[in-house]
Amino acid sequence: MGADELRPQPEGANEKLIQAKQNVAEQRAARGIGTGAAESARDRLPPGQKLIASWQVLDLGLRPEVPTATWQLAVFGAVLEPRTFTWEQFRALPQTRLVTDFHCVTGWSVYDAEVEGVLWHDLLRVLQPRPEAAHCLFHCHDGYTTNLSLDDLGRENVAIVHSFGGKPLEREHGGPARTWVPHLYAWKYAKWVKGIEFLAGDKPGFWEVRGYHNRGDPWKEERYNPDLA
Ligand SMILES: Nc1nc2c(c(=O)[nH]1)N[C@H]1C(S)=C(S)[C@@H](COP(=O)(O)O)O[C@H]1N2
Ligand SMILES: [Mo]
Repeated sequence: MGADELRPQPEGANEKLIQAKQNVAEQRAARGIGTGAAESARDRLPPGQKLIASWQVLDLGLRPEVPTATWQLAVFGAVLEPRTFTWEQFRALPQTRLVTDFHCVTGWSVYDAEVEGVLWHDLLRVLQPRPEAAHCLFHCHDGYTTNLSLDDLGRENVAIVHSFGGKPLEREHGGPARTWVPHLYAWKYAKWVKGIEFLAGDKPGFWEVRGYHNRGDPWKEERYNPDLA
């Protein structure tokens, strides 16, 4: 299938990797595997995941360099006043340290990732979504997007983080800043985030239109899109 009108790819992206992941999603979804039907487990390690020791890097093959001097976070769409944060303004918001587990849909998890950043909850104090806003689409410097409902964004420990293990977040992991959504699979964490679009209706992102689940709860094994089954 590859890049098409419905699923445009950023220029220079790793098309082979994208196609391979899309094929896995479509084939497994068609067999009803990992489409969210699993019972919610209470174990720390979600079903079908393997614990690994060190954090892996996964992206579209583009790792944009974004200096903090020119970094901006634009908030637009269904908000009363669109606004743009500079790095200084972002860093002046309340800062919180989190220790959470990280689960990638390709089957690996790491425990106790230590990050620091601005909680969604604290960001919302300075933003005013319009009453009809129910979803956000996150936009990234490599052309990646991912969608989240305001319900999911309102969950504990959701944040935009800029440091990992006490050091500035490395570029390969999405530095200077990425989103952090510990209760969902890692494709929901937007690396090199540059924009937050508030929306009344849902708008699936990069992997969500390529066979991956719209929500991505690891404990329910919401890996692939059940509509493809
Ligand atoms: N901007 C951007 N964010 C992204 C991606 C990407 O390609 N571009 N890949 C997603 C996927 S599929 C995963 S598994 C995680 C991987 O994060 P890591 O490389 O820090 O482990 O980032 C997610 N966020
Ligand atoms: Mo992923």
